[in-house]
Amino acid sequence: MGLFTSRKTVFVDSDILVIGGGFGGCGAAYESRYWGRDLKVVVVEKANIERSGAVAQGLYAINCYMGMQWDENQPEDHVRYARNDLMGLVREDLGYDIARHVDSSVHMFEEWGLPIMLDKETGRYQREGKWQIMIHGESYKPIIAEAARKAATEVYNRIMVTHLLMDKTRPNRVAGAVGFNVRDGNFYVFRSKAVIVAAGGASHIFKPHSVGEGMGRTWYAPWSSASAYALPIQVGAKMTQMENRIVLTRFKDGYGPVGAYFLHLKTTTENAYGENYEPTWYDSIKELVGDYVDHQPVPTCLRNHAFLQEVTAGRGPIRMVTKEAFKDPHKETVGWENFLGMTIGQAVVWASQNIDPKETNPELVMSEPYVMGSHATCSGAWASGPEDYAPSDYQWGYNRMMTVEGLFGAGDTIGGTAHKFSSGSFTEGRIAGKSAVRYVKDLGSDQPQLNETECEDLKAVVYQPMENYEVGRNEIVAGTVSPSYILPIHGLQRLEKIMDEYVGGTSTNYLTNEPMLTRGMELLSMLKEDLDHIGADSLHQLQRAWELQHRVWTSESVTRHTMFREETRWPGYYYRADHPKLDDTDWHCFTLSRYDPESGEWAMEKAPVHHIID
Ligand code: SFD
Ligand code: AMP
Repeated sequence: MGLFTSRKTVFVDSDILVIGGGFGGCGAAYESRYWGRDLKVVVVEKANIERSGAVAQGLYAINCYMGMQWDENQPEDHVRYARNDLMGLVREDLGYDIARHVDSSVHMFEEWGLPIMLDKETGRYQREGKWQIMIHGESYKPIIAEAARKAATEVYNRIMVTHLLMDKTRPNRVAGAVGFNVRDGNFYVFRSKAVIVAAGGASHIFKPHSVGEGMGRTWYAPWSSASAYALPIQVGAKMTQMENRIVLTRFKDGYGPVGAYFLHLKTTTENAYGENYEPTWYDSIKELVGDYVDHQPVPTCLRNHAFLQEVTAGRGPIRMVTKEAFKDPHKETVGWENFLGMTIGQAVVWASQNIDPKETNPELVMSEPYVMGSHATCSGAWASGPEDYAPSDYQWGYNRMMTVEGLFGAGDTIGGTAHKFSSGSFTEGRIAGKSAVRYVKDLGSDQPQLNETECEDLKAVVYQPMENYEVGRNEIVAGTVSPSYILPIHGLQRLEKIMDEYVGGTSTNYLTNEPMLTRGMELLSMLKEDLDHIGADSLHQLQRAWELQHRVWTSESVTRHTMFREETRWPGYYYRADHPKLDDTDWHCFTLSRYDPESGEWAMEKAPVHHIID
């Protein structure tokens, strides 16, 4: 028996367990209550849902709103938009399903107190772009969290979920999850009939531009730690498009988003010599991807590609031309407020570097890659589609159920549906919640059972890093280096270096090939072996240790998918140098992977892309 297995175990029973109280999780809790009045709905969150997840700092725009009440857009239009941006590959059934319901979510946000800007002339919501509406969103997250808190039977904050639990009576059926309280150290066993994973995307998979003390400054939240992928992967759920990592144009050093600038302020970019560089690269892009370059709007990855080519040609840095726009006092206010309400660090960086966008055109950079299912990429779990709309091979039961029975997902967790953003993630949570209620009701007396020995074994595994530290720390003679353990930060830096150098990070200009990926896989397996020897000196570090585990599992999946897809589908997101072109003949398909928990083997396959909308 280990030193730390004497910690208290708390058992929590529920009908529906929501893992992660971000946008997807809040939507799931809200809708589960609506359809399941008498059900026990529990939310478990590693931080505090009041300010957790990617929207912790607030947002300045809701990037997915159709405006059907004013006939601005129809759901079909959004599917075409996302399909175009993803170079043809999206789950049109899932995307349509979100688009047809997303407006109602936004209307509820407004009812709950979110201030949405209005266009003074039309009285409609103020558009930032065709799909985006502008909000005063510093308190966006607390407003949405309040609704989830009122809907859920119980919310358990400060509990990091480490593993899912499977049913002992029936293979491939989920039965709950385990985790630990990062404040009091208690071990939690959540028994549940259905589980909805809504644990967000992944930053810090690849080495960020920021270094040293600044490494916590990334675009996607540093606490987006890949649990959304690692939890389902480890119990054998199929994943899709994990190679579709996102790289974003961002303001330098503060990672401030550019959407409000391009779309509302109508600013443009130029190279270091004041030239519009995008036309320079038109012919060469056409050579790589064919007609996709002629689509409007130009796919995000291709805009990235032109930027990267221009910098490589020696004509960087690329700047956002703000001097003109900022002469207009309204635009100047929007330009600053955009960051004050969403990415305050960017405003601070500008102040500290003497950058006034009225006087200086600020520099842009390409970010390091992130793994996400909700922005302009669609990595995540392979999910069943809506009964009334999905083709038969995209349906195996309940909407948003993964290939594991009773395991649902929403937001960054679910693959194939890009451009859902905050509102679409919440909406997908609602869809998953409704569907999970039906699943639970259909279960009848056939309830999942926990394997108690498995829970006891996991308890020992979860606290092992603290034991490693306790035993090994006496061997340290100086500093933090021990012969018998590695600290979470050391493991994280090693992971980021492997992914950066071998799997297409910034230091290789997003370039990789089969031999590099093979070596990357070898180094990842060595890292995985060493993860048994992580040392945690506190509960906080124990959380870091488990976040690292989840990031490593996700990285392995990204690497395997990148190896499998033998083409460069999205130049500007990454390049397979050994297969430099888009190949619609062989690769107009989804990539799927499955880790087999019994054998420890991974299997890869292709799945067809069904075009439902013309
Ligand atoms: O400008 C565990 N996003 C934007 N969306 C918009 O609608 N408009 C914007 O303006 C957006 N922009 C933007 C955005 C994000 C960020 C960081 C910036 C700017 C700076 C994207 C949205 O935020 C995103 O699409 C959604 O939030 C995704 O929702 P979801 O539910 O998939 O993820 P989450 O909200 O991060 O929540 C995850 C939760 O899970 C918790 N968690 N809990 C327990 N155990 C574990 N193991 C856990 N692991 C994670 C998290 O703490 C969190 O609460 S712009 O750039 O385009
Ligand atoms: P961002 O601020 O880059 O995260 O983008 C916010 C929203 O604006 C997303 O819906 C993007 O797809 C969109 N967007 C950003 N830049 C552009 C652009 N140059 N052209 C069209 N859409 C854009």
